[in-house]
Amino acid sequence: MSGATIGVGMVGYAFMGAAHSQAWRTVHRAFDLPVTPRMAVLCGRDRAAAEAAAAKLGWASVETEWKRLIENGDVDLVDICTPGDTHAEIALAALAAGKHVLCEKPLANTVAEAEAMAAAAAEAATRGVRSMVGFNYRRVPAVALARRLVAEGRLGDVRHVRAQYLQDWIVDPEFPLVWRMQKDKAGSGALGDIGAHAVDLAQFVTGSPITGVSGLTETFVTERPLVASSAGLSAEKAAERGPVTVDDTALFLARFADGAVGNFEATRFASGRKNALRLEVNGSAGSLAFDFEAMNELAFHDHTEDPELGGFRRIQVTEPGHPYVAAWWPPGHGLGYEHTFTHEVRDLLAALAAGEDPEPSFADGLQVQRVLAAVEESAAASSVWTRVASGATGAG
Ligand code: SOE
Repeated sequence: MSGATIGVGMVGYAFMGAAHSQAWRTVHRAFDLPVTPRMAVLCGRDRAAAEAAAAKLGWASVETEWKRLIENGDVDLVDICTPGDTHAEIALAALAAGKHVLCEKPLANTVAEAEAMAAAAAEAATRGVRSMVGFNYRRVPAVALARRLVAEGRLGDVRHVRAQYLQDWIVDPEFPLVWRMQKDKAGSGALGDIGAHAVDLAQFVTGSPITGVSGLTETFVTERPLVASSAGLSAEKAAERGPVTVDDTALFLARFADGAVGNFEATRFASGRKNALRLEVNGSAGSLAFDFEAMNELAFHDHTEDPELGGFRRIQVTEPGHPYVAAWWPPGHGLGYEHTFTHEVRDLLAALAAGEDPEPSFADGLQVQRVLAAVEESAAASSVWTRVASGATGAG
C-alpha cells in the first residue's frame, strides 16, 4: 500500500471478475475510505481477450501469467476470481510474496487445500498480510439485520435453520459441459458452488458452526455437449459429449453447535428459480426469513407478541441506520447483487487500513469446506439410506 492507495491485481475476468471489477471501480466513490484501490493489473491466459476485458472493466494493464502478476511491484493485493482448482496455488504464492488476498468462494476444491490456505493466512497475518474469502451475501443489509436479531436474542433459542440455494440454469440437458460441471475444475457441483453460500450464510446469521451432516447428492444429467450447439459447428463436433463429474443437486440435514437442527438444499434444477438463496431461522421467541430474490427485505415474526397480532412482518431494510445503506439511496430505493461486492471490498479495505484481519477469513472458508466434504462423505455412504418397503409383502 503506497500512501493512500493500494494496487490490486485480479486473476480471472468472467462473471466474478466482472462483479469484483465493478466493486473496485465504485467502492471509494460510494464510501469514505482511508485507502483508494488502483485497478493495476488484470490477468488472463489469452492476451487479446484479457486486454479487451481490461479495457471494458477498467484495469490499467494485463498479464497472462498469474506468477508475474504476483511479482509486479504495483500489486499489493491479489484478487482471485478463477475456478476453484487454482485458488490454493495462487493464494499460497501471493501470501508468501507478502500480498494481501481476496479469494472467491468456495475457498478451495478440497479440505487439504483449504487447510494449507488457512495455515498460510494465519502465518501471513503475523507479517501484516491479510486475507478474506468472498462470501458476498454476508454483505446484504438484510442479512446483517438477521444476524443482529439472532445476536440480540430476539429469536430466543434457535431450533431450526432452513437454507436453500435454488437455480435452474442447467435444466436443459443440451447446456454445455462448462467448468462448473467438471470435478477437477470446480471440486463439486451445486454443493460447493452455491451450497457453500448457504452454509456460510446459515453459520454467519446464527453465529453457530455446523458440527455434523447427513447428505444426499444426485446428478440428473450425466453427460453433456462439450460445446454449446451453434450453426458453425460440424455435425461431428456438435455430437461430442462428455461426462458430468459433479452433483446437480445436494440436500443435507445438519446439526449446529448451539443445538439447532437444519436442512439444506443446493440445486441447479429448481426450474423457475433463478438465484433464490433463502434462509429461515425458527427460534423459541421468534423467526426470520430472507430470500435473495427480494434482497431488500427481511421477514420477522415476534413469537412473544399477542398471537392475534402476530405473524411475519415484512421489514424493508433500506433505512440509513442499516450497514452500508447510508452510502447509497433514500429509504425504499433498494440495492442489488452488485452492491454486495462493493460492500465486501469496502470492508476489506477498511480492515487493511486498520491493520485488522478481514472477515470471512480463510479459517471461515475452511469451516465451510469441511462441511462440504462431510456432505460428500455422507452422501457416498449408502448405509445411511433406508429403503422403504413396497409391494404386498414389503419385499418389493
Ligand atoms: C453460480 O451460478 C453462481 O454464479 C455462483 O458461483 C456465485 O457465487 C453466485 O453469487 C451466483 O451464482
